[in-house]
Amino acid sequence: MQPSAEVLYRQMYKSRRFEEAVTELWNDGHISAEMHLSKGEEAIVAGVVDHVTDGDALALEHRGTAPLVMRGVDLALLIKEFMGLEDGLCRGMGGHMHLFSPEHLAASSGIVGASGPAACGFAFAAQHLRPGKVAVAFFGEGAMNQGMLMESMNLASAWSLPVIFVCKDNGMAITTPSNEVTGGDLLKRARGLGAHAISLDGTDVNEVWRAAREAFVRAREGGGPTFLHATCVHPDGHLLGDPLLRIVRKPVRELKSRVAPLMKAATTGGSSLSEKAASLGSIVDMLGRASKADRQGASDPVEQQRPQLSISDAQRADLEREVDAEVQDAVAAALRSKEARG
Ligand SMILES: Cc1ncc(C[n+]2csc(CCOP(=O)(O)OP(=O)(O)O)c2C)c(N)n1
Repeated sequence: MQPSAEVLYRQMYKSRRFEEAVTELWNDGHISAEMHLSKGEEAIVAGVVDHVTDGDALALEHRGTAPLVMRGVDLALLIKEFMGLEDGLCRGMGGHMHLFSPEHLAASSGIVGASGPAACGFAFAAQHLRPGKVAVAFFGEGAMNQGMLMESMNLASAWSLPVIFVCKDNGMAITTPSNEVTGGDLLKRARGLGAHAISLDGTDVNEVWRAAREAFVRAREGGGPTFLHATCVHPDGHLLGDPLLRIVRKPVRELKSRVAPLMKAATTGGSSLSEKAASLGSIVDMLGRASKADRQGASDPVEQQRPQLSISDAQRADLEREVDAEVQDAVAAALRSKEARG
């Protein structure tokens, strides 16, 4: 039975608030290095993870935070891991891209495409040791051009492995527009490898939930893999502090520091003037795409689910307060741990 709109909303809201707290910690310097978050993907993750039960596995990529939050991994353990603390989820050795939770059969990797083989491994084990259990692979559309992911899809199909391949398609792989480097049609490609394939609006949690239900039933009954192709928008760009978005949002401030190097590149040796002009054109094009993603943030999945709620505004406020408190407690616990360690 489909869960109530509130259940799915709570999951998406929790992930969003958690990632906002992580963003603050990152801005304040408590978390170093890159940080890839899942803002804009919440509906895809919530609609799929709602079907995951004990014994099912999650193979994740560099945006593994939301699935782990929605699977119920301890929030303080996650934050401590991001901070590199010894009492983090992976003793501070994994950071946000290499997260493991054996208890939840969840493993992530920063190597693009690696969630495919990992999911096949989990699914092969399930086929032999835990019949009826399923493995989910989450990845971006950039990973669809990685050989190992295609090999995984082929093997999953040949061996009828219970894998659900979930492609979260935001159209960009860092600064590469995916349609410029992708041949053919992704659905046809997956079908060509023998997987069932469905395309979805990945900002609509209910649509995702329904498609995922079919995929889980098929996998649990031995019907083999499904490819879910879900479109979404990353309103915050590729990673926190995305330079393209910084230029779009604060053009005057950002461009000031970029004019001099651009002028220098244009007037000194190297490529021909026409090649330089073409590069500049492609940068402007990328800025246009980043700006579009920024504007599309208005149709975000968490906001879209609000009108579906059957509870009163006051009840929604209570739900949100409860989640906010849970997130704040986790942040406070992580900061206490950091302070205790000096
Ligand atoms: C094998 C490999 N190649 C390149 C990278 C560098 N890299 C990190 S994220 C990324 C883009 C991935 O794009 P996509 O799969 O669409 O996911 P998105 O970041 O858009 O969610 C790349 C190329 C990597 N981590 N692994």
